[in-house]
Formats: sequence, structure tokens, C-alpha cells
Amino acid sequence: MTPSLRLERRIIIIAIAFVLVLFGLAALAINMFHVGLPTCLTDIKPFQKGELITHSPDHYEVHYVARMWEFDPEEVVVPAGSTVDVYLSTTDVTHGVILLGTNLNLMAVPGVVNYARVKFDRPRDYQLLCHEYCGTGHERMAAKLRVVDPATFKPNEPKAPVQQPTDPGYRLLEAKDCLTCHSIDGSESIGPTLKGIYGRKTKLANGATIVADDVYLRESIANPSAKVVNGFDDVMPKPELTEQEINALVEYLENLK
Ligand code: HEC
Ligand SMILES: [Cu+2]
Repeated sequence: MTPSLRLERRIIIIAIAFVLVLFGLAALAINMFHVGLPTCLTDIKPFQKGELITHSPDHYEVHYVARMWEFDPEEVVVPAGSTVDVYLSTTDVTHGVILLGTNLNLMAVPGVVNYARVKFDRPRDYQLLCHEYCGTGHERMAAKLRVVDPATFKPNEPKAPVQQPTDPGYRLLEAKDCLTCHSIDGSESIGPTLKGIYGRKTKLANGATIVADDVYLRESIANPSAKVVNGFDDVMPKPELTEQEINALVEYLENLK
């Protein structure tokens, strides 16, 4: 073996030994000193979802969750004169968050919850924007913070439950699996939402437009393929219902505003 080859081999051995020592030190740090990667706080409540918490009529707390490419909550309304504590976290990559027209400017860093306090004196609409490039949807990433006149401010009431679980009509919808394809709160599903169906103008697949009255509701339930709503597939199964059950369902739907 030539001297230069011997030298090369020695260098390789030293390099490998160096890497092994580094791995050994890392293992030592983890096992003896319990050094770990930072835990992601977004996995821990209350920072999984965005929310507005009311502490008092002029003190609020907002948990903003940034993710590609939106903020949760999308819109927050507080009355003028309030102090807002903003907590910010991200569920994916790093985002930058600026509330235009204020000095709120925070980074949303994975695993970290950042905080700032803002006071709003006058009614005004503010834009919350992402100013750290975070992917193709970056420019769309925005949310609204509206500061309104305290006289017109309506506290965020918890959403009134749309369903009355004790209502026999609702129980039937549930028991007959209607709710797997239909919502009663207006949201989209496999079938049209049943919210506000009574009196609704509906375009049918055959081009005709009908107004949903008793007769139509009864027919849609008892014989789903007779009239198919435009834009939906004729997939609703013919349900096994007694005359009484159909009546209860129709009556329930008539009152589902
Ligand atoms: C497998 C999914 C599915 C199930 C289960 C289902 N539906 Fe439907 N339903 C649909 C679809 C899709 C439409 C729209 C196409 C059509 O008109 O047939 C529809 C249409 C309707 C309509 C007319 C809607 C409109 O906008 O005019 C009513 C009323 C209705 N369903 C009631 C019910 C009731 C009550 C049940 C339970 C007994 C039920 N559905 C179960 C899928 C379903
Ligand atoms: Cu972003």
C-alpha cells in the first residue's frame, strides 16, 4: 500500500469514528439528559382549533390557528374599546401573521404558541394576513377582524342547536339513516340539505322547477326516483316507512327552517 492510500484510509476511519461519536453523544443526550425534540403544542388543547373567548365585555382572547392556507377563526368580531389577547399557533409550516393597521406582527412557528395583546379603540375592519411565503395558496391566506360599535355588538352566542333530539321527526331521520346523506343545518352532503326545504324552489334533473310542498315532500321521501333534484345522483334508497312515519317526517321538514 502506498503512503497516500494509507493516509486516505486513515482519514476515512477518522471521519467514520467522528460520525459515530456524534451519534453516541446524541443518544446520550436523549437518554441521560432527556433532551427531546420540542413537542408540538398544537396537539394539545386549547390550541388545536381557533376560537374567541369572552373574558368580559371589553376583554377577549382569540386563539388563531394558522394552516395552509387559512386562519381559524376566519372572522372575529369584538366591540370597540376592547383588549384582545391573541394566541397564535400553526398546524403545519411557519406562517407570518400581521394585522394590518396595528402593530400586531407574529410568527406562527410549528410547536410554538405566540402571544400579543392589542387594544382596539375605534370601530374598523382589519385584515389579518400571512406575510411569510408558505406555498401556492399563500396570497389567499387572510382573515378578518371586525371592531364594531359597542352599541351594535352582539356577543357571540353559542349556535342554537338546530335539531331537537326529542322531536319524533328528528328521531326518525336519525333512525332511518336519512342523516347520512342529508344535513339539517344547511351544509352540503350527498343529498340536498333539508334545512328550509319546505317552500324551496328546486330545479329538477328533467329541467322543471318545482316548489317543495307537502305533496312533493311526501313523494320525494316515499318514491325518491320520481323526481330527482338537479345536480344530484338518483342514489336515495326507497325507504321502508309506514304512512305514519312519512307524515311525521313531512311535518318535521315543514318546520325545519
Ligand atoms: C344514500 C343517500 C340518501 C339517503 C340515505 C336518503 N337520501 Fe334523500 N336524497 C338523496 C339524494 C342524492 C337526493 C337528491 C336526488 C333526488 O332527488 O333523488 C335526495 C333527495 C331527497 C329529498 C328532496 C330534496 C330536495 O331538495 O327537493 C328529500 C325530501 C329527501 N331526500 C328526504 C330523505 C329522507 C326523509 C330520508 C330518510 C328516510 C332520506 N332522504 C334518505 C340521498 C339520500
Ligand atoms: Cu402562510
